[in-house]
Amino acid sequence: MDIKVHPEDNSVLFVATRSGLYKVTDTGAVPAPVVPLGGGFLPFDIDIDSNPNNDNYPRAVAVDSSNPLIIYVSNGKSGVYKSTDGGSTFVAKNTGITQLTSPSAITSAMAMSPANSQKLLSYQITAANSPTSFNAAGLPAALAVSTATGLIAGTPATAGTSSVTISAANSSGTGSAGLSLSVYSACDLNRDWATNVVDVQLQVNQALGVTACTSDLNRDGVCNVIDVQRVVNVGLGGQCLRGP
Ligand SMILES: [Ca+2]
Ligand SMILES: [Ca+2]
Repeated sequence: MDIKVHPEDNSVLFVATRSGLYKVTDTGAVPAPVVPLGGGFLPFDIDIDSNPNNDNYPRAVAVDSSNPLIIYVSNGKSGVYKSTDGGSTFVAKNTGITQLTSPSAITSAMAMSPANSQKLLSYQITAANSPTSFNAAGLPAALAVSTATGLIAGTPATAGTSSVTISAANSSGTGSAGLSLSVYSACDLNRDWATNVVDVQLQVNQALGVTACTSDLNRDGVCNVIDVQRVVNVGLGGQCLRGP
């Protein structure tokens, strides 16, 4: 059942019920005048039985706020009907009407934490409205997306920033969002895209315990002179080595 108020006369109601579509005018009298709409056309084919899903009766009614002569009514089985004469006659209007549904909308964070080069990276795409598949375009080499789960993972070997478009789809469409993905060298401690004396000093500070140990390059459990030497080597033109 659905009830809509006439946009220009709030004493007039349009009422969709299981017995038909009616125009009800509240004149203060009892009972209020009730006029069945649709005339002899009656696309509503009311057929009440034990299965209401099979019945073809007015389920919802809508009235054009700028022209109240235009009324739409939806049926259970036969679709949408339109009246342009205030409800005297209706014609089928099942084309040109777009079903409004919601594609999956990306909900994962737009900005991504920088990942160290040669470090396993994973990033989970999340989205609303029950996505059934995921994708990511523009991923750097060595990173891949699981279209089933939305997990982006891999071990990037090259530093740089990529503009990635992540997306999630359901039966209603696809939602997408931009993702700026930066991969920094593990030896670029301050992430300014260069490894130089500043990074060496930061690594020394960690070896001295001045700052927390976050750059244990050789993964021996401590920040020490070995890690400092690796950063120095990169500053001299070598590769940033990570791992034992
Ligand atoms: Ca740096
Ligand atoms: Ca170390």
